[in-house]
Amino acid sequence: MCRRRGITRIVTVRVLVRLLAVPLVLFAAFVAVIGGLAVHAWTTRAVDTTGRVAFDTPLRIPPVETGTVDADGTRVFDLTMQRGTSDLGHGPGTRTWGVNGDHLGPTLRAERGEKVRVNVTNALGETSSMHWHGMRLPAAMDGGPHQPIEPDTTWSPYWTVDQPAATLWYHPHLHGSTAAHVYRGVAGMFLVDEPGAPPLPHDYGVDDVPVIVQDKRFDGDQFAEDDAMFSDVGLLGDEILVNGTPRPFLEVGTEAVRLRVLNASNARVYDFSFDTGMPFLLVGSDGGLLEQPRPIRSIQLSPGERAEIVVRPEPGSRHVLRSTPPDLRSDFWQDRFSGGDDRIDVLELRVAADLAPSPAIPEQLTTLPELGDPTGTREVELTSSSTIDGREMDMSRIDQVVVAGSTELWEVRNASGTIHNFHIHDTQFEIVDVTGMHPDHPSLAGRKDTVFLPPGATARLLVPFGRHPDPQMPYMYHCHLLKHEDNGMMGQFVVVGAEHIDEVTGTVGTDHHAHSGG
Ligand SMILES: [Cu+2]
Repeated sequence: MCRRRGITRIVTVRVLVRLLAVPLVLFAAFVAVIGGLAVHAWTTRAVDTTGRVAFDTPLRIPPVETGTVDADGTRVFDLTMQRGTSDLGHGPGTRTWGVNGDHLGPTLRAERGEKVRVNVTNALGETSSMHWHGMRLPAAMDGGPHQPIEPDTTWSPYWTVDQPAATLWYHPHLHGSTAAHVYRGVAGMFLVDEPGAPPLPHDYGVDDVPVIVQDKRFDGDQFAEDDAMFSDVGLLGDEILVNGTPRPFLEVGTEAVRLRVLNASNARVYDFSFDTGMPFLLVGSDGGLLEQPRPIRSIQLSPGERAEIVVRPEPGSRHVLRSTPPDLRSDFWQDRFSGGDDRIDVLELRVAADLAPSPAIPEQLTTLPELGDPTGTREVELTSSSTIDGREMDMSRIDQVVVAGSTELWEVRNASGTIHNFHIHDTQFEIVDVTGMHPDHPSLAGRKDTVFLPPGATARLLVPFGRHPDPQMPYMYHCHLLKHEDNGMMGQFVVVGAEHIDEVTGTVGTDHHAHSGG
């Protein structure tokens, strides 16, 4: 009996082993493949182009566009969004989008106090929009998701430029399509000038140079547009274009050069410095000039942010503007797949042996007006890579109501566990502090419209709101990692007169749901 039971047991075990063998082997193979993929992705993901970029192409300078002044004194610009092909280092046939050209757009310039109108014609063959990033203007002129430009139509926003000299930019902002439209090349700078500016280098394209930095990935001779595996942030490229120039160098012929650096990338955070350790002066950020120039050796910019820097290189020297691993402050896994370990060469400065003299940089550049005490505090939580305060963007929902001309303290907390940044339209705010960052951190300096937010951090922002009340037309606040923005990481606020603060409804264009305005 005992022996037979033993045999039965052995047979049962054998049957079990046979039954389980196939799934076990399959499972082991599955684990091995996934593990192998992860290890492969991990080891191949970090981008390092340092010392390997040829820098054999003169930096393209976007043409400056000052428009025409019509009879009533309005400066009028004509922009056409169009398709084309460009040579971006992979042959002449790369399909690109641009403004008044095949790729990227002209640099618009206007003076503070001027009335401007921009006729934006959409020849892309699909709906888009054009947003004036950093500009203070009425919501109906903002070019956000509520101002789509249908194919073969022209949208003509107008406003009075009413803010200090600054390096602003323009790009599409159609909900759900911003990442693709910007990535394909619809973007350009909008420089605001101001009479009485301090003697900074200002000869456009000579000693005052736009530096629009974008990372790209290529599949053959075309842009690759798919997100990288394991990456939450969206597309990260392994090649850099500056003003649409692959492998760019800039000939420097003056003692001082001002670089207007714009991070126009979809997702990549850069920490810019020079390979030689050359120090430079930070003279401006998103909203314009700093009060005093700040001597630094590196500046971190997340997507949408700008920095104006002035360099004074030695005659005959060469320097490579480079991005070293940015301080993303996420975990080691996310850092790797969010570009946090990447080292990227961007632009070579070739400095002539004989340099034309440049004026000294004054110690005081401007005086920023006091923003005053906030009238209230508003808490905003970044809750995932597609939600703010737990909600995806809804174009028919008003999320916040603010009083025109008021200043509020916004406490923006990144509770999502991944990196983000935060951009508010129609304002240039003061960053009071960001968790874990020294108040003198150069990335927080000056007036800002975009702030980087590592996981777990809270940014306290003193936000002066605009003076163009419109209870029906919202402005946006959102993450400027474009995939996140497209996925719904965006909210809407309206600016209203104080007397109307209780009348505004929670929806656009309908009358239900009274909204207290938080
Ligand atoms: Cu984000």
